[in-house]
Amino acid sequence: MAMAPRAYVMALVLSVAAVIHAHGAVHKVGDSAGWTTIGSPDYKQWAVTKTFELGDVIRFEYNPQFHNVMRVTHAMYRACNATAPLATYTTGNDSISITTRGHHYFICGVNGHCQSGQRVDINVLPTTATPSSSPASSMAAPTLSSAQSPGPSSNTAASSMASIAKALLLAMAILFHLGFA
Ligand SMILES: [Cu+2]
Repeated sequence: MAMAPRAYVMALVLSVAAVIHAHGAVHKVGDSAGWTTIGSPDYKQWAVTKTFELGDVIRFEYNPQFHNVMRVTHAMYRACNATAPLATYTTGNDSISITTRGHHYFICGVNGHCQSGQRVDINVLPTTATPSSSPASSMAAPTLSSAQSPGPSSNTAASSMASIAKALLLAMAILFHLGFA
């Protein structure tokens, strides 16, 4: 085990970065346009340019006087049916953690907005490439049927905090071991 300290530290930094990355990305829907009907942003196009991973956060920013966010099933998404959303968000700055793979459908529930394009399909692919084999990523729940997913939970936030804390503890332990701290 005569690994050079520098290599240790490098591996450590990379693994910490990987853990943080795997659970930290924030995607603002529509980028600078936000969540709106003004200018008819192409949310389908926006979504295909992103790679969504478990633990990522989807942020909707909008004027709550004019819009809202409803998480819906695929059928409701296609029909722009806002009568029975799985979850509703109305603050104007809503951050939703993605805790399951598969499609996550969101629409604006204000009359006519979904029909005019204010809807987005967030697809977390079955296999997401993660550089590390950290236990955190293998613990993630594998599947979801879009019809019955509960709203965002604080579980992921908690578990990602836990894995970051774990990584930092590991970092400190190694640094201490190497006599750096
Ligand atoms: Cu709207």
